[in-house]
Amino acid sequence: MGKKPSSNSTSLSIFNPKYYFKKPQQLVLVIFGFVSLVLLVSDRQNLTRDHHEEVLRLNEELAQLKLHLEDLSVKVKWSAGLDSSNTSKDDDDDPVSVERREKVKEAMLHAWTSYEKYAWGHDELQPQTKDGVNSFGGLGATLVDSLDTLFIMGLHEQFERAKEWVANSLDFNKDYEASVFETTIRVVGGLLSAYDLSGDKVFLEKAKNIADRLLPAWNSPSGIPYNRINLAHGSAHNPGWTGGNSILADSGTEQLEFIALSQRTKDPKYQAKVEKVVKELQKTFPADGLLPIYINPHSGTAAYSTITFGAMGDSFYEYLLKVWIQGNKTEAVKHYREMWETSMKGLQSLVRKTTPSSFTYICEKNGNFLSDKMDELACFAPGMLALGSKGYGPGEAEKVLSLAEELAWTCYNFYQLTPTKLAGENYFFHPGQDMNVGTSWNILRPETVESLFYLWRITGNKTYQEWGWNIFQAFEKNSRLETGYVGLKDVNSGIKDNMMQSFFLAETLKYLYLLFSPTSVISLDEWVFNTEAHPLRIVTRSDLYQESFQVDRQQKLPIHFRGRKEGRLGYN
Ligand code: DMJ
Repeated sequence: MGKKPSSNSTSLSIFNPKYYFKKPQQLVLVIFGFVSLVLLVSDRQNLTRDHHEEVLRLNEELAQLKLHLEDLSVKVKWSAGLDSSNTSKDDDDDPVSVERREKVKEAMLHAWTSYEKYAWGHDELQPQTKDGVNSFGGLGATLVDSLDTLFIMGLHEQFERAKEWVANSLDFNKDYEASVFETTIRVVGGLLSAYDLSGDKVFLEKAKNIADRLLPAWNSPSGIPYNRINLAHGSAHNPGWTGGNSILADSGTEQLEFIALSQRTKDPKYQAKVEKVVKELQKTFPADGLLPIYINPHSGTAAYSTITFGAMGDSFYEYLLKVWIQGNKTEAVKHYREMWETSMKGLQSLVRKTTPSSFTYICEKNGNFLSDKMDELACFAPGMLALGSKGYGPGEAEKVLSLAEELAWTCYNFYQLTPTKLAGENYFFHPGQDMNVGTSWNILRPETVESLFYLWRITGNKTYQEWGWNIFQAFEKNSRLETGYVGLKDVNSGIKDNMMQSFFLAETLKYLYLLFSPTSVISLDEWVFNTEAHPLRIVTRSDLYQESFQVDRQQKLPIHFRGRKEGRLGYN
């Protein structure tokens, strides 16, 4: 029997292209079906995106409404004299402050929601182009920098969402040349502060992970760290433009974070690295306590360069004082206070007054020459002097506090003297002309409001709250967009830039909020702020680097790991 010839038209599979040559009408149907499917999927995607944006918008509205409700109920309670909440018991709270801090909280909510909407997980938000940018290697800098501000302001839903991201998406294994300084103050500091506030161990684990990646930076002949490190490979170096030198502020602003990390992990290696830096600098510390901004990482000695309390010098001096405070002002940290007091004598030697209005300012120094220039960055100094004034005996304490108040007046006028009422980046002082803006941008920096916060806490003078409120209003007027906050390219014209700096949420808004909060909220007796405004709880200093850790390891004595005062929040 012969084989029945097979019919091509029926045996061809619909997956065989030839099938469609035979049946073009089927091809049309398939193309039609495919196009419809693509349209349907993309429509679904659009709908999902719109829906997501709508949910974010509604969430923001809901949060705003909650804020208004809180605000109203506080006002009603105040007017009826019935407020029984914790904060109202403080003598230093009043209805004006309550209203102002709610406004600052609303500003934080706006900044945060904009970040969530347009730049989630990126380092920083660009509000004008409505996108994110990774200025720090893609470590979620704004998110990590904001954790403690969200927590302190009671924005708990936002904090929880941020925590989820830290737990599930924060990845440090980046082939990226990170700044050791920026990564420490923002990421290590932000995570440790979130841990101290919330007690959630995920923050401590992440802080340890990134700190471990930074540690090889200290493997230089002198122990002075190289300022850049590849986070994935651990290779460290200094940027070319410093001529191979390390920068003073970049090398001396990791002590608070790494000591805190050693205290919390009971591993002394972090503390050992950063304390060695100060010991090394102490060997050649000059009589006036003023170190130039470049330090040779091989010899550990200063290279000829500018002396300044502004960019590249600033927070080295800040940390000398704050490590002493963090260390409970004990014998083990006495040398930090001694070095700081020496540097403050040096600072006083740089102080001059303008004519005709007698504004006090801090000069920069090159060799033997003083230059009449001051960065807005140096406006952290009034706060530092006020904080440190408490450690002096009578007479000197008043003198230092009074200098702090004079400098704060100058810094406030950096803001008040421009058409936008926002400060420029730096100022020059000429006889008979008081001061002129030099570099005229404003990038939402915090230093002046930081100092106002300390001065208000330390003197109780409400004038500092008024000044802070005026600065806040200027930010609201000039820097607020529907999509976040931006800096100004020029404080004279008010032309805007396209960047919401992460420190606006970490520092500027936090210090403003605290300026209008009772002194018991993040008490200066129990917390010390790192240079990015992340509060770290002061714990009893176990001198891990020297003996105590050994004692602990031999299980003779446990390391005392409790707050100096019993705090509201425990550790996990
Ligand atoms: C912040 O990152 C820190 O305050 C640092 O110490 C100086 N620069 C910015 C804010 O201006």
